[in-house]
Amino acid sequence: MSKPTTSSAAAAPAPAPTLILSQLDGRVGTLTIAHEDKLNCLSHALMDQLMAGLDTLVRDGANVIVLRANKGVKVWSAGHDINELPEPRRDPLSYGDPLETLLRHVQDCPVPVIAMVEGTVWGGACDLCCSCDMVVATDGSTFAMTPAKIGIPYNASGLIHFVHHIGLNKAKEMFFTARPTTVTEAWNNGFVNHHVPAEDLERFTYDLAGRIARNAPLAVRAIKAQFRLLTRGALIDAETAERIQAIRRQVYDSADYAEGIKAFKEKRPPVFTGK
Ligand code: LCV
Repeated sequence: MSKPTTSSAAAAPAPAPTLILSQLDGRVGTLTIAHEDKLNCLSHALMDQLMAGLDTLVRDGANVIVLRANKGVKVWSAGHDINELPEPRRDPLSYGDPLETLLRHVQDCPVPVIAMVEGTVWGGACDLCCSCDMVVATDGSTFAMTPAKIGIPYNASGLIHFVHHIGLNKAKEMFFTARPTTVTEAWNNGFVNHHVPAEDLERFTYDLAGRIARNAPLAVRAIKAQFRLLTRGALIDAETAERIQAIRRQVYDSADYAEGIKAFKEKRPPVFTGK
């Protein structure tokens, strides 16, 4: 019997869907998160396109970048794509993971990045806003930090972001409760720079961006680079760093971590046992 023939030209992989739209008007770049049918979840593909989008706009001469979703979204971003969280017993937010790589990419972007927010923001997308240089949000926006709801220990650099932005006690409340924080609270916390009526969001944000774009680009870049170096978090010794890892490992090795993800996928409340 003749051997089955294998097609010599394997079918070309379908092109990845465009999840991030990019635009450059003069010196103001815009990246639009455009994956509403998955609530703009931060999937690996979307995060890769976001990082590439930042690099392209900077290469093409942007002096400032606005990061936004499409006008009128109810959910700006539902955070990390939970279906892509690594299987239990592996650190879900280690240094090299896509979300952590994206957050550093935004912080290391040579030009200021302004998060223009409307709707609700969840988990890693909150940290994405925290990693931007400024946040302008509509009056109805909310921000929720969700690791405790899922059973995730979060990570040291992420926790430091929030302590720096909103202070220790409010960061603890945001993480311990996983409650959506209203934009008024977020403004009082220092999490957002401005909150405006939805109809003013675009005008206000692009006025702010235009003002930055017209300033001396080398000076703005040098000032951003200095802020980045000066706010890299608390200095900790090696033993403390190892102790933090040990604390985190106990959590992502736990049955609760597996349960948090499983419950989400099964659309039921999680039953945490503390084991
Ligand atoms: C995958 C999703 C998601 C999603 N992933 O619509 O910060 S950490 O450590 O927690 C980090 C690990 C992180 O960022 O974790 C993710 C944190 N995000 C959340 O906890 C938000 C989870 N989503 C929700 O609470 C709801 O979906 C909201 C309130 C965003 C929207 O509620 P709504 O009723 O409008 P559904 O819940 O029906 O979701 C619509 C579809 O999107 C999926 C969800 O599973 C559903 O899929 P199906 O249509 O296939 O059933 N979805 C939502 N969020 N983060 N998939």
